[in-house]
Amino acid sequence: MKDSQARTIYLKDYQAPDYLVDHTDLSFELDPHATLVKSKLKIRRNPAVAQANETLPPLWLDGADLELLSVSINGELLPAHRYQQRAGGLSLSTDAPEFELEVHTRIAPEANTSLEGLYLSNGMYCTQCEAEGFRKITFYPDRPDVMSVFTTTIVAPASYPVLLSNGNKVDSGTTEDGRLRVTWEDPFAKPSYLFALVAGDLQHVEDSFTTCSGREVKLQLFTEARNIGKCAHAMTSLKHSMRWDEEVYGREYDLDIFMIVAVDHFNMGAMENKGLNIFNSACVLASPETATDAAFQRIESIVAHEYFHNWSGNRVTCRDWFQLSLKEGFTVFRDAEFSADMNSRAVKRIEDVTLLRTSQFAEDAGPMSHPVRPDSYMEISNFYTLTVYEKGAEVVRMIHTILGPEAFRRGSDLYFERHDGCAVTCEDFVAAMEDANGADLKQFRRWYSQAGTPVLDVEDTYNEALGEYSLTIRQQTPETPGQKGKLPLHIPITVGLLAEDGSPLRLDDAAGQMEVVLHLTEASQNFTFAGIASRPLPSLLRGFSAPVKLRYDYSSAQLQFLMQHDTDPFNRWDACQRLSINSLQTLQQQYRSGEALQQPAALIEGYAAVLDDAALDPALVAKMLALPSAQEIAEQGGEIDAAAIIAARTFARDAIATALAERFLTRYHALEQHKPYSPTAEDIAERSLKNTCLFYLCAAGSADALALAKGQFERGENMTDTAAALAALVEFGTETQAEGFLQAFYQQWQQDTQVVETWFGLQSGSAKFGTLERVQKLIAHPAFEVKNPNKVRAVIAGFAMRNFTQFHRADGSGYTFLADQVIALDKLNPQIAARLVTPLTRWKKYRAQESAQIHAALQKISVSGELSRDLYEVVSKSLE
Ligand code: 0A1
Ligand code: ZN
Repeated sequence: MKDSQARTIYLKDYQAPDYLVDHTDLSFELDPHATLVKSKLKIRRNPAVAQANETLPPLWLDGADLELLSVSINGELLPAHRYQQRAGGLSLSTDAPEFELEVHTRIAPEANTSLEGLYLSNGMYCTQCEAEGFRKITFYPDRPDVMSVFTTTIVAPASYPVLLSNGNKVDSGTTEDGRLRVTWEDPFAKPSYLFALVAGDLQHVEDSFTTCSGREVKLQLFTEARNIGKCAHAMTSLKHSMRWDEEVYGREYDLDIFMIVAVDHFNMGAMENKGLNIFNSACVLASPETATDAAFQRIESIVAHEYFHNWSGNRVTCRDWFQLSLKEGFTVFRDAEFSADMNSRAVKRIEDVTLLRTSQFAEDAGPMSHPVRPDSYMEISNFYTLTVYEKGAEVVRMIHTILGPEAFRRGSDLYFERHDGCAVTCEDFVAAMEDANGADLKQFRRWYSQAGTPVLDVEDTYNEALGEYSLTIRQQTPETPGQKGKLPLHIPITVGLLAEDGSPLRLDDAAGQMEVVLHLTEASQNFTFAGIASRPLPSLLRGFSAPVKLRYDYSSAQLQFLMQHDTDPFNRWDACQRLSINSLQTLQQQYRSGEALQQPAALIEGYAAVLDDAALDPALVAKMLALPSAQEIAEQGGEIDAAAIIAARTFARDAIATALAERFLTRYHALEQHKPYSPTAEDIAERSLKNTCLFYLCAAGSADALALAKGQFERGENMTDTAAALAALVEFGTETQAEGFLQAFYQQWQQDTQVVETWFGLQSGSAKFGTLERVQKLIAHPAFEVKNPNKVRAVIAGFAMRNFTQFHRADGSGYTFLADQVIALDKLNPQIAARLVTPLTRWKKYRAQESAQIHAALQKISVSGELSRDLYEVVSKSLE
């Protein structure tokens, strides 16, 4: 394993930049093998660090994979002794505090498979510069606290009629040799990570938005011609986002044009480059025929997320990459609230909490565990994590809960006003929240620096004579790598109490409140409620008011009671989850002790009541009837026994399916939609419950049920219903039937990359034995492209990260398969390789046999030769 380049960078070593760049003038002559990049930088000594009569320090410019052609200062070629090319960049000695630097470099976009810097996607040029990709374009102080005004000229052959960059188009023409030339100017100073360039033969749709101050903004969405019919939903989502940010945060868009480009090859979801967002096609393009409801909702939230970054990220940016959650945590919180306002608030919360509990909690308990503001890293790309994004958003949400909505808005107004045009820190964000409100968030700040998921233990007592009910809450955060001796956090816990008849109790006579926020700040604390006439049932951590694991010993009957009576829809769902988890744990114990598995009666009863409750929102019913995923069950603590989890979950599913078959059938038919597809919250809710019913019906295994699925598949009314029917047929039909349906589907959709990705995902996710062999075949399928991250995610991650059953098959071949794929991918795309290895990093949590197998797979990677810095960091930390 290579470690020569794997240097650890520490937050405590942060130093302000020696030089600033006031203006950046770039020119590109595009060519797949030899793109010429000329950069002219107006540079000056940073006055904040300059000393009187100092010797000027050398100027450091980051650079990677660049061919240096020339360096000039103030128009004169710099002699070779004035600069040194080192690994990772260029060091220049300067003799004046202010000068113009011109650097010419050559790069080869065609050879760039890392998808960082300038690369080609289906022949179209595009860039990805966050976090440190700009250094693959030209030598530059590639750090977010160097903010510059950019002018960009692009020259390309006439076969690239669309030439885009940030800001406003200020000039265009043709060169003497007949190439096209366009110049863009971005008036807002920005760090290099927000730079973008796109060149291609693209079509676009156009719309406009009138801002709150009456300015007209042109909106354009660019795609390859074949996808032009899939832009409408993203455009609508963009307009909704722009309006929402004005209404909820008072933020107006600032340029005259806002562009989005869809590209097929992209490492992440999308990127917020100033005025020119670049999106993974899968996160922006949709039509009812080709995209599922989940895709429609994902698009709405990602379009919003990138748009919201214009303020939380671009106008106010990060001082250094340790502050990444400053923009990401805040922006995820903003997009989650937007989605909640556009759709069902409870469902959105349930989805976000599920992701957090399943994957972020696992990250927080694994070898890569880090605080929301990490204090060290080897490769920053490895820190675009669920902790920085999702837990970071929970931290912002807690500030919102602690301060209340009006005070939070005062804080965000102050934050934007104080720091507009600046590169700042998480501390600055919290300070603005405090200063705007005279609040004290001193202890709360620990959420930014302390890793690990806190565990809360709750006990209660009721004193009938005094009419007092007390909660004793203890908190404790487990040790994480490099962090021992955790301190108590400030944890807001939203609580309600239910009376015996299910009605909510008044908790504070004066205000007449039905719920309160308890502020847990000590290791153990007591909270007493007076005037409680009989023993109540507590509804704890409503809306998941803090990212913690909460333990309270509810009986099955109490959980069923909460499922029916809690006024907080999130906690109704959560009670159902707890009931499921309890049943699944009992089944696992039976499995491990070799007993016959017993019918999970309480769970079936609870599910029956949910299905019978006509007043419940169908979306919530669908969420309640979904058993926790195997991964989520694995996160409950204790040694993970994959076989026991799978056996318990499959048994419970089949028992529910059989016991409630009639109800599922009635509900299925009642929910059939005889109207055109629309991605509204109500219609999505109906489809999700209908398809949940279909899945259980097929799990029960009757021929009638499979016929229903076949009918739904063949009607092909929309991709949500078609894909759900196909998934059920693949899972529960015979091998031959499944094969036939899969073939038919591929025949119909092979021209559509996105649907082919769905097709891949349906197969890699199948719990049927033989999936690994199928996945191995799919990798050789002509539609599979190892250089396309979406395909890799559909096939390889679909198997290794979303198919617990087959990935953990007993012979360990799933693990070896993943190791081999990771080794191969690391040569092409280190970011993707380092993400894909995640399931192997948790080896310590498993039972001895699996643990040894997973460890061996990780070892295989570690001794396979030279690893990228990305993969090296994850593998070496996991083997420690
Ligand atoms: N800032 C983007 C995410 C992003 C990060 C890194 C990327 O390439 C390595 C690409 C996108 C967002 O939060 O949407
Ligand atoms: Zn973001």
